[in-house]
Amino acid sequence: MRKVAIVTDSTAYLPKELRDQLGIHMVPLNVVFGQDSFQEELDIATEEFYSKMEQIKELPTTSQPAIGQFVELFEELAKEGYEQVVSIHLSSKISGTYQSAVAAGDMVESIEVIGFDSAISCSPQARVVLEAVRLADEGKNAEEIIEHLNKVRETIRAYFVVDDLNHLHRGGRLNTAQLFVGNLLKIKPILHFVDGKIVPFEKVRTEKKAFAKIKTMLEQEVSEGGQFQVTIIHANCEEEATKLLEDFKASFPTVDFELSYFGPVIGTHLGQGSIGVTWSQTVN
Ligand code: MYR
Repeated sequence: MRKVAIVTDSTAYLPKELRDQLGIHMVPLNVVFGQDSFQEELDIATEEFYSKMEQIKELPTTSQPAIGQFVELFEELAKEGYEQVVSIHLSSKISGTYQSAVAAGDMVESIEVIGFDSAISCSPQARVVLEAVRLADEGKNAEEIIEHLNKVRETIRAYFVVDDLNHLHRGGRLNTAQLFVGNLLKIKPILHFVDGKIVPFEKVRTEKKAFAKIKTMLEQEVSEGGQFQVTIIHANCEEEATKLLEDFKASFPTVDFELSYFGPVIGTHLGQGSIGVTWSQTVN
């Protein structure tokens, strides 16, 4: 049995079968429609969420897991015989989930919990989790795992384009000045993360130009060498994302590609029709 348990939250959007197969423990965030709160991945499926979003007037909100959920899980993991926990979460600058996990870890004396702020979310967060699992299975301790994850995090790039900037603004994840400029000029800014926060990367007028720009940046990095994993992530627009995936695949025959999705919590903040292109490199 591995000595270090790997915990993450639902926004890594790792499918349940894979989590079960790899022994990954997941704590869900919540999406809230009026008075009704749903734990994503457990109480509400992604498809159901997007169809609900189309039907209702009042848009949903989101909330982080309660500290108690982490406390309960960490205590359980100690009872199961794990010696340490590495708890990997979405950026601490966009959600309080990481802080809750760390606070819960401080409250549980029976096991050592080390938090890891992925400074991102979704598929790149999943990439970090899968690396942690690989190292835990090799018998590495939490400190060695964290050292490796720091290197993996350095290689992560994530660019995304949203249909409507208001979702990010309403949720307080993009500041008003940035929203105003974007909406006024009717541009489709490419967004990315800097120090765990969402900021505009470049202002372009069409989605086509945005993806062309992202492709050029990937081209540049790939030409410098290394093994890349690229994920195209979509918010309920699989057809468009698949076309983009095929287009990228044709241009980068040596790169590993996959398709992923923005689930309910991240979909609440990005809105339907958003597409992300993210990549990371293999780190030895
Ligand atoms: C909470 O209520 O604690 C969750 C807040 C989540 C904010 C999400 C903001 C958008 C993140 C986009 C990630 C794109 C990654 C490629």
